[in-house]
Amino acid sequence: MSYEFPPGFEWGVATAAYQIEGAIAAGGRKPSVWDTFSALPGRILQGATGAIACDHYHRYAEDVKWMAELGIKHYRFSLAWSRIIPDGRGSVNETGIDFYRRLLDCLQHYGITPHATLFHWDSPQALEELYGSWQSRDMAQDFADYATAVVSRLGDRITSWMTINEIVCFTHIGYDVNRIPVHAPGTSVASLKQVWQTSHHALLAHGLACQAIRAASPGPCSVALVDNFVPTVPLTESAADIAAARQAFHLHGTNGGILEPALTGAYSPALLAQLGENAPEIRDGDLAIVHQPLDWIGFNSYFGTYARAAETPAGYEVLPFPQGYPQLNMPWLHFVPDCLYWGIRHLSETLNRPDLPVRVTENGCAGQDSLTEAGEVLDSDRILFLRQYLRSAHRAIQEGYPLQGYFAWTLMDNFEWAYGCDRRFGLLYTDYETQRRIPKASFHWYRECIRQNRVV
Ligand code: PNW
Repeated sequence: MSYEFPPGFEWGVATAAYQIEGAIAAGGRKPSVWDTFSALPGRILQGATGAIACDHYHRYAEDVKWMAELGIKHYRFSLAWSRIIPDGRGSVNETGIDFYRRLLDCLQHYGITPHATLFHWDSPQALEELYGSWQSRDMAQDFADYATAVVSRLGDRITSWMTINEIVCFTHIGYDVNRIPVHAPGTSVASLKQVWQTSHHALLAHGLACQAIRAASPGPCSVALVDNFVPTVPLTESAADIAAARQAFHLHGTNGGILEPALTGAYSPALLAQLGENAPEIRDGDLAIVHQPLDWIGFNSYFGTYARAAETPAGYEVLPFPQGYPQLNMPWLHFVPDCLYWGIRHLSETLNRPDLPVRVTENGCAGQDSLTEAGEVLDSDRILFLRQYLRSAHRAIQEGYPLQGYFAWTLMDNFEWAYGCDRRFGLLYTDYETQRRIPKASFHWYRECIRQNRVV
């Protein structure tokens, strides 16, 4: 099999503002919840913060050059709300906008198309202090106003917009019941209902922002949501196991309460029944706001969970990973290449959206990369990982699913949230002492895939 992709398939890389920019006090930026959270003792591995990160704010031109070297024509990045509206609401900081203008002009110089995420977790600290961020419904309207501010200023340079990255990661992982959560803002709440309320507010923010983007864009644009729903993968591809995986999908993780309302206009009835009084308050008209027409969906693909038919009351079971199951260098990063294919197929078959174009907006892995004496990083583990997931992407296309593009996570090692600088996901190795970028073996391998438009 030659694993060739169709002409025009979009190859890219993805990054996020807080993970790479640094320069947290430059050009009028004010703190985000991640600045506050990472300054607290014990929250981040080895006490790292995003204060400097990859210093991309100052080194963006070199980083774009690396993208050109890699041969990508598409770049996904995020904008920092607290650079653009430092107090979260109110006046716009034009200096913050100017940084993104410089970046965008540089991308354009190399013929790289920008795909911008408005929110990748770094909400303004001021809104945390004002009303507790996502605990408040007000956050949705403030986010929509931020979207208007951005799109009316940058809509001449960006036409591909994503509202929000991975709602679960700053709601269900940022708020927890009676214990300290792993992500910012790191708020302990009294009930599961309150946690689901934060993700409901984020869904409203997504919906209002979709409307705001379309209203503010000076020309035609496309709008998407990015989600890391967890695909259920049939243990065998028998009809019975496939049916089991489809049934299991709705109740797995937060699938039925985040992706499903966004794409279908309703929370999964099975999930609502299971949550009972812990279901969020959903006001009249909310679901119509949440369920906006989308031009495509962004799928962040990392792992999946196996399911099979079984003689349980529900008729299926979800399987735990056995001891010793292969995984990469994160506690949750099991090696499940088929999840990429099954994620796309579930969008089509299980959520009934065969019409919706898909981009894999993130896929990648952390390894224990190190430099050899010759100055190389021989990350054969990352090549193994990416190659198998890309073959799964190829299968989806072969079978006719509407997969348009693939963005590797990530351009360079960066601030990996609670894991600080200890977990390296980059195609470029970041030497944090000198800020030198060093291409790993996977960088050269991915460049060859792009050049040949196939999995090599
Ligand atoms: C994504 N999980 O986060 C994010 O979009 C990136 O910012 C991040 O660097 C990357 O994946 C690697 O972690 C995730 O627990 C965080 O399953 C947690 C999970 C998945 C993705």
